Amino acid sequence: MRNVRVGAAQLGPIQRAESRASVVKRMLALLEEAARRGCTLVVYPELALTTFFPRWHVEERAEFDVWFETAMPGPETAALFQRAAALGVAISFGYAEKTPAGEHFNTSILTDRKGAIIGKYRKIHLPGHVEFDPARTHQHLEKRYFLPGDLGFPVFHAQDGLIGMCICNDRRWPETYRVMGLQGVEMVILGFNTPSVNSQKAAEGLEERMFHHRLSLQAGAYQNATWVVAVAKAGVEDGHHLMGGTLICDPEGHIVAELPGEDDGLLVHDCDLDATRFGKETIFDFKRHRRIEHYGRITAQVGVETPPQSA
Ligand code: CDV
Repeated sequence: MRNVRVGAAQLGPIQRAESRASVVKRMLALLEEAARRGCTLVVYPELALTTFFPRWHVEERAEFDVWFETAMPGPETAALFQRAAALGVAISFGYAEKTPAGEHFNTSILTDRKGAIIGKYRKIHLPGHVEFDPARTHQHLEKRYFLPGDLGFPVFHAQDGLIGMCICNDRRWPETYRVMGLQGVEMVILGFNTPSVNSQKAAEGLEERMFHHRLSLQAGAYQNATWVVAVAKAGVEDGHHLMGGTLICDPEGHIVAELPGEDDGLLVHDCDLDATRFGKETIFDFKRHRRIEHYGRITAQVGVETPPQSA
């Protein structure tokens, strides 16, 4: 048995005016609770340090650079790394990254239990749009503010196992899990900020959005025989509602733990990484069963190409 006691550290809303220092204090409180409850890994949401700023349209790039970190750890986040190291707890969280070359990414990192960063991931599937769209109930400008990630979907040796990261919208794409599955991933960790309203289909409703959230995570877990830990930033943020749904799926695709509510909260679960073995060695033994000679389209084309009609 290779047990990882994971703490899924949901954050409630972060208002636009809330400082990084205040958010880090909230993250520290969850870290302390996680350590008390014996967690060795704590996972926080996407863009954990700020409000979900891609909902705001600004013309000037300089205006939105205030949401980005140029160093990790930085002045406001150093305390989190230090306390995690002192407690012997690994952490993972999302943040907006600005590189020395001036590139902007939606990023997450993973540390070891000594507070050293051992893994970085940059969000690949960026939802939304580039320009202000008056037809939407709210804006979702990730394509304006971020570049698509350039690091692929790496998997890292951590917690005596293999851990990979993705971010929010990535969870809806089977390719995300399969690329990590092909590296033997045993736990996929991710954070999300999901508006409870579909900006292009207001009638969709929260129940349906939650259904698609769970469906994606459960399918990814089952089809790749991996644990999946998904962590929300939730609640009403700057007048916009983000859904909860922090949960953990086992390698058979079952939801084994789910956090109620939309406030700061910790969901703790023991994840035996050896529980991934059965699926990986039987029905999803990729080496025996995959037929890559038929998968060429997956990487050869992006959009749909319908077959020609017969005469
Ligand atoms: N932050 C996100 O990536 N949110 C998307 C919304 C826009 C659909 C999501 O997939 O949850």
